[in-house]
Amino acid sequence: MRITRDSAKWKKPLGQIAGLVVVGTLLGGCTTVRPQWPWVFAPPGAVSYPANNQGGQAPVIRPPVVTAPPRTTNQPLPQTLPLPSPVVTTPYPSVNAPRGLGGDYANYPELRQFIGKMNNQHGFDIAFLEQTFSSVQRDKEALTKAGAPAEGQGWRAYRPIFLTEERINGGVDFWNRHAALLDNATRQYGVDTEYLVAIIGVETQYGKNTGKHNVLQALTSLGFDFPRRASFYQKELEQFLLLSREEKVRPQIFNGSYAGAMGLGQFISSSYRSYSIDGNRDGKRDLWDPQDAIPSVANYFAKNGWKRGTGVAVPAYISGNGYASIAETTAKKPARTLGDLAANGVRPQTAINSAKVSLIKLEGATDEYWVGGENFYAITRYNPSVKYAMAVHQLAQEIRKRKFGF
Ligand SMILES: [Ca+2]
Repeated sequence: MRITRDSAKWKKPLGQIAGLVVVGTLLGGCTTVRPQWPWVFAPPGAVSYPANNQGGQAPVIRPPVVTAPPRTTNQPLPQTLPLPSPVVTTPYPSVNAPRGLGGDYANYPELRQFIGKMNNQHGFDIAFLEQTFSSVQRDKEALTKAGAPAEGQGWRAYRPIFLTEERINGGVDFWNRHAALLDNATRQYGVDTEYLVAIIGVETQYGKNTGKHNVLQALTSLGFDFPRRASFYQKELEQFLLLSREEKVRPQIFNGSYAGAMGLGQFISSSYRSYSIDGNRDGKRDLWDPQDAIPSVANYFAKNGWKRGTGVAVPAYISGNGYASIAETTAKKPARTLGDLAANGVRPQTAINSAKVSLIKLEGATDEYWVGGENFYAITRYNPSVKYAMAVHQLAQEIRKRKFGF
């Protein structure tokens, strides 16, 4: 997430905060490369807009402030942005008549409706949104990735992607570098430390790969050019704009995954708004900063039912025929007891303390059976694949073993 500081308007406030950044970095002992955070940005206020405008009465829009916004390094804004007239004579949204919207999505009626909704429901300034979306270039790579078939490999092929020496050692290194932050998060949120480390390892290689897609562009492309999941991505786009406003950050500057996931823990916008924590209490929820990202991941787990010390998953012994009908290959909330499993010929190979459990089947050339507890299910709230949750679990265990020797 980078911006250039090429606008004189931003130089003074950015200069003033530069000292704060230095102090904050020294205090936090943070060594991760952090995005530059333009705290000074605030989008224009809401237009004067008739309540419950259903198309009969034209809104009155303030004359736009014609000030070139700062630009992202990889996404130059057009030199001459089409700006709306201060006096609007037709109701908005109009699906046919182009107004202040330019760029790749200028002729998308659905985007016009979306802008109207953001104005009506959330009070966003229409001129601001039109200017914002006029800068969007279609993210073809995001569309290609989103349309690719779901991961089809079996567990035996999936596991080595994440269970590498580099990722295990990287986890120990991350743990050592951020021991105090991790200890605090574990205590405060009641989430076992090795799982906080493993999630960040699986998601971003401990912050090395937080994603190079411009989030605004990716979400706009997926929201309006990817019909199969348009509804989901339009909702995330709505959340993303609300997030940008809350954090006082220009929407253009966020980078993330092709699906719009951000920061060390790869939170999508709705999760960012719901679960992120301002760990260092500097007024910003900056998920590229371990001081905020680590407690945020812990909070995510805590809010999704993590119970410290109750285990996650253990291999299962199976016998008879009863187990096949209760084996789960997708994430489901555990609803059985160990006694229920035993009645179906399943028992855990080692102890697991979870009150409710499931029999998990990892499909492959040779299927594997595991007893998964409530914490296993909590990991699937992060990503619904049981293979993903098992990779996080096994990486966490390997990191713990490497760090402590057991
Ligand atoms: Ca913060």
